[in-house]
Amino acid sequence: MNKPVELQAATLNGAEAVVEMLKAHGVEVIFGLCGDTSLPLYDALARLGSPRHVLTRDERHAAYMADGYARVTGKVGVCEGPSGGGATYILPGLVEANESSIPILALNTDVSVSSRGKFTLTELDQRSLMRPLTKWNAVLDRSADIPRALREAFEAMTTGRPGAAHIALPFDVQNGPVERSELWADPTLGSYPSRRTAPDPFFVELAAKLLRKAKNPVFICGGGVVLSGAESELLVLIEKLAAPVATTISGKGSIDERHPLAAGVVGSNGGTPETRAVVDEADVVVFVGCRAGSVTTERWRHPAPGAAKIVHIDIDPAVPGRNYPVDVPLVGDARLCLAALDQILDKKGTDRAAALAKARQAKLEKFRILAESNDTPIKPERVVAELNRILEDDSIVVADPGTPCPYFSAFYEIRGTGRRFFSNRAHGALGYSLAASIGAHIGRPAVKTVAVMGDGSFGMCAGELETAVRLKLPVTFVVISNAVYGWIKAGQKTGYGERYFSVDFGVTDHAKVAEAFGLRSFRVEDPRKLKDTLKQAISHGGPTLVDIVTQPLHEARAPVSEWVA
Ligand SMILES: Cc1ncc(C[n+]2csc(CCOP(=O)(O)OP(=O)(O)O)c2C)c(N)n1
Repeated sequence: MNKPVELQAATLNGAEAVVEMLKAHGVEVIFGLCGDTSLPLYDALARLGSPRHVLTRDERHAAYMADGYARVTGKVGVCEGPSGGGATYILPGLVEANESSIPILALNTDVSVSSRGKFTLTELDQRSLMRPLTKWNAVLDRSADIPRALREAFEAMTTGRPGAAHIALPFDVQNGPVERSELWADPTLGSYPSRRTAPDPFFVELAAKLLRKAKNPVFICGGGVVLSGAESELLVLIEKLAAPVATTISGKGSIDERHPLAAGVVGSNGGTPETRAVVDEADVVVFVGCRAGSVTTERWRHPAPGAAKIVHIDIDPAVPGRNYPVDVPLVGDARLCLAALDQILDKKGTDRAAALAKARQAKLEKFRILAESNDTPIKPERVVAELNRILEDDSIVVADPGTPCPYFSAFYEIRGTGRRFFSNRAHGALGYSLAASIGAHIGRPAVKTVAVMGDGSFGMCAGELETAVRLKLPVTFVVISNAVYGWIKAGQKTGYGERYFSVDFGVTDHAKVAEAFGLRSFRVEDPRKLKDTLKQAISHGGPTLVDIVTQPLHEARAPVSEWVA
């Protein structure tokens, strides 16, 4: 029989070694769901008492919780599930994190090494399955490999471009012996970025030369700025250059959006004609921690190739020069790259704040008219405006695709810097925000967390409402309710002559569904009642859901057609 005292012995079992190695890397919480092949791991977690285990209702959401947790804490998020379906279900969350450069570790237990190849229930080639989706992965064959595998996984996840790792733990590997003397770790690998790399001074000088000559440099910041914690270095540099700062959706939080040089989100999922104009006017574009992908650049049209010189700062050497001919590739940690530029640049640029203020005014004026409308169904702008007013500066908003992502990206104002808003921008799978907000709340419990989702998303994640209730989490879920896959219907409107096909679904009373799960819930149809209802929900001490009957995207104002990529 296993007893705690056995842990003092020279050997421990594989499952115990996994738990000890997680602790050694500073892991405090694991999100996941049990299974037959996970029994040794669960027993080790039970006996060792930490990390804390958060039981989820499916593995996809366990991975999304680990992702949300990692985004707000700067630490590796950990999730787990059993073999077979546990591995295939955890996969969507793992690949989203990997492509979004978020370090999460997924552990799937597996059938015994001794049972391989015998048509064993749940047997699956986890090595091949996870290889293209992760930065590092392994299926362990011997328990003695556990400490080394865990060290390699943490090193891979938090150095260079952060990413996801996967380890499969066969049942008999969990039960095999591990020498206690093998259990050592570098705890700094549990946070990211764990090893910052500095740029080549030669390229720093080249970039500085370009920026000294630039008349109108514009920075486009991606998620890399927030991942690197480079907000202060960015601010010093852009103020020195008087350069406008646009961001991607993941780059929200790079700069306080009230700053006179903040230009807002650009691209086809939250950019507006005004923010696009800022990019088009640039003679030098500095991409920072940003892959210059299809959404940010509106399919590589803004900036137009050749219209501006390009300086591209990224931790991943494969990024600069991938989508634009690059004048200066600056490879390294964003914070170190920006600091290096700051050290050798002393030019004060022409003040662009007045022109930017005009552009911002034009954008907000259009927004204000719609945000103040008392029309029904409620306009999405009204939802953004009320949350903007009610939420504290340090609150966290997580947005799903559909209506939430573009509207909140464009109009939800980040007051302060750091991770206060995020969405799943790599794959944009519906149903992310509910679970990610739970992970975010567990990572940063002192602030209010709100998830905003369409009803399409709600249908893909509702089971985790039980988790929020069981854990008594004071997270507020906002459902944009319009009984349609609205974003796609808007695409059929603008691109296919309004031939609407298979995009409408039935009306659900999401408040009643939430009530059945045990949440305090509200349904709002009158825009005049929205503010008070949201206030009530947000100030409640437990989980709440607000179902808002909202104008569908295909009926909304013109710029939506520009948002459809
Ligand atoms: C898993 C998944 N399947 C399909 C899509 C394609 N898709 C993008 S937006 C969208 C519609 C979103 O509908 P809803 O959540 O109701 O929000 P709305 O657009 O109506 O605000 C769909 C189906 C997706 N992003 N994710």
